[in-house]
Amino acid sequence: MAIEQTFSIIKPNAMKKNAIGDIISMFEANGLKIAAAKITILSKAKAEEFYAEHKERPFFGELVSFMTSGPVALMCLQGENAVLKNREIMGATDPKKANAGTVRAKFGDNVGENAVHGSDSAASAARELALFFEKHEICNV
Ligand code: IDP
Repeated sequence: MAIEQTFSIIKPNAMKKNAIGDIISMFEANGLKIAAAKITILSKAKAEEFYAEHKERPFFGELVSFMTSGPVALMCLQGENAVLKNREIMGATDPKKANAGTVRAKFGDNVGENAVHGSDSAASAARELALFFEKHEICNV
């Protein structure tokens, strides 16, 4: 299997729960490594650009407002099959539907405030990583 890199965000609600360590431990326990990380507060413009594909959705304003409401942790995760593996560790978008033991089942509050983001494809991962990291900020771990 190929070594991949994918993009992950620990969202403001999970940051408020002091859950960075627990969430990173879940990534590491499943074979993913942290190749880059930064903690920041997203600007409205950056959050809108990041979620541009959802611009027409009714929840877009609420989503941008939530994502800019407090600090987030931005990460590059690296490992075998990292894109799909991260999606499995995260669980379904709606925490109520997420499998037990997944990040969203443990730390998600509702379908919007669902604790983490993870790229849904290799192409999305490349676009999203480039939005938040310079090439030299991502290590080959
Ligand atoms: P994903 O994050 O599991 O890939 P997407 O459908 O791409 O799910 O949605 C992006 C983000 O938009 C979700 O993670 C969630 O924060 C938010 N979102 C999705 N559906 C809803 C909704 O019905 N109400 C409010 N927020 C939503």
